[in-house]
Amino acid sequence: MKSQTSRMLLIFGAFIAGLGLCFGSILFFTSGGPSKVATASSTVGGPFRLISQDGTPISDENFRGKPFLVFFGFTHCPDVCPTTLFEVSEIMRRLGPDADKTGALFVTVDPERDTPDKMKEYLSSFDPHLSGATGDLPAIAAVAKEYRVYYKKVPTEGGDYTMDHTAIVYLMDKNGKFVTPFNLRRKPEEAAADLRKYF
Ligand SMILES: [Cu+2]
Repeated sequence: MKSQTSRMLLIFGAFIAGLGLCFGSILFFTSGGPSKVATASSTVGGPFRLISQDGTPISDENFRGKPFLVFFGFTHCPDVCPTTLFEVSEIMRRLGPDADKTGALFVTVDPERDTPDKMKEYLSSFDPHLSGATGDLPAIAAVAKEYRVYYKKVPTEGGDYTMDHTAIVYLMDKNGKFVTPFNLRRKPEEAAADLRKYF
């Protein structure tokens, strides 16, 4: 009975995670519409100035000349964020030395808890090609708006909170222009090969 309950919880959790992804995609696609891809691509992303996990400034300039992935989340995320970070790490591993020709940026939507130190500690479990970015609340709000990312604080029992957020991984080209949402639901070597096309 106990294990059945936890199994149910696991299935329910996976369902919710999927729902988050779907919601994110809907949010994205309804805002531009597939028929207006050119318009949409010119309005996703843009310049940003944030703080890296090393406490140093990090901006769009750091990624100039390389295609890179951008996604938003938070270190207390139970499921979607660690999975995404793991999958992106696997892609970097498949790229081998070529991973230096690309980049990946994880922007927190929970800057109150995700200090540079916290981000550094969290990211140490993943591939070193992953960069973290945090900042003050207005800076995070600005970058999230540029990337059309939805996020919201959701109170949990005991006075704690979790974050709802868009779970899209964005592929940006060498010039920092949005290309497409990047599909992680495939083998890491396929995703790596796809990324190579934009070197
Ligand atoms: Cu998350």
